Amino acid sequence: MTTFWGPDLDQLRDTDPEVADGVLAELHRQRTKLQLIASENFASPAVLAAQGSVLTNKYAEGYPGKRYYGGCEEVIDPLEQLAIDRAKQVFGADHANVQPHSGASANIAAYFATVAPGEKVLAMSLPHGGHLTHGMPINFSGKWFDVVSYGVREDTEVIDMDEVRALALEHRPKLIIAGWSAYTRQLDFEAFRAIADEVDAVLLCDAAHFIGLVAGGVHPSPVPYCDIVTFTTHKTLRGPRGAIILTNERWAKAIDKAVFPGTQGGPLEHVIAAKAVALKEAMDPSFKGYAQRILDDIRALSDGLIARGYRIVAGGTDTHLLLADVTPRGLTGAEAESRLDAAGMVLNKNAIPFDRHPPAVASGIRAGASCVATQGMGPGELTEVAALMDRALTGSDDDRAQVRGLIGELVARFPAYPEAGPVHAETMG
Ligand code: DSN
Repeated sequence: MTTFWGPDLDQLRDTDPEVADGVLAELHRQRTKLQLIASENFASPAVLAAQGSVLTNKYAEGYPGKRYYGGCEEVIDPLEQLAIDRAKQVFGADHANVQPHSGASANIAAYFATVAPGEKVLAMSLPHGGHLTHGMPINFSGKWFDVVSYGVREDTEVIDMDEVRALALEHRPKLIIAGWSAYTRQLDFEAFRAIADEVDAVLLCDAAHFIGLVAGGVHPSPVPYCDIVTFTTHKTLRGPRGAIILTNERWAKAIDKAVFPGTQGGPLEHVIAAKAVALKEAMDPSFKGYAQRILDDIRALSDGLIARGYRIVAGGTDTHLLLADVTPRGLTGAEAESRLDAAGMVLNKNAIPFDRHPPAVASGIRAGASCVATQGMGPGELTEVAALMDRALTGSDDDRAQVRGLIGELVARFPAYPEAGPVHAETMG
């Protein structure tokens, strides 16, 4: 193989053994525990290779064909254009900006392009499943904008579009945000569009969590309905850490200006190259099977928990994640997170709508199936996981130690990054 001045662990070990040990320890942790955090995934070796490459060295402020640095035309421009073209192709969008460093950066740019400080925004409340950038009081969004929040109904735990419309008519927001971090049902994009049109608001979808399901064809696309769609590339899309913004023609220029020079400087071209790789993987027919497996897996986990007395928020899930209320089993979310971790299962405590506990304690846990589906686990394994979860949550320390062993055996059968040989094509795209 030709010399590749990229991720070379031996070189890292020679230069900085402490960091090398940290990388290996994290690889070990990812391989030996069950990863159920809904916003995580295992990026493929191809994505990791692009992200760890010499492209990190290049400054490229601007956009392909119009840069503020020399040396971009030969390689950087075509690579960024490739990422842009693939993003447009995968999602059928008019325009794509592939430079945002993160989901929060993408949302900052979307605000910057569409609203002025002090103007009204309508978005989902954080305690009901929204994101920090959707108006949390101590986030930039809550500090700089007049954010009105919508939530879910107490009886159904589902967004009530009549309430969204009533709030929009009352407050006349300039920007409406559809999107979430912890919600399990599909959004009614058509209804959001009708409400935005009625009050002449810009419609933004924060599709960070479910965008991989859209790419895989198992979830409706927000693109035909929304002016702007932001999403991270590392969750269900299984790419590098970062984000992309899709827009229609009308918002294309404003979004590009809002990203650079509005809110960011030099783009991370190594990450952009890795985004291009992830988008190519998402175009592979096997990605549809991956997306469907995510849904099959999370439903098996959800059914298994319901059968054991847990209450699943909103009665189930249409996405890659579930929210389980653990209080019927006499636990808080914080206790559940820590007991599961002791048993080798990694997820996060999460507030549930109308939670009586503060967020640091919470009544729920959030679990996602993106990682386990990447590993190739199917509904049979997730049914087994539900039983192990219940044992870890309700049993003794001894039970948790035994479950830890069983989880070790399960993940060894479905290794996240196999020790040697090619990663199996079906699961890694
Ligand atoms: N913090 C992410 C999540 O876990 O949902 C969203 O940015």
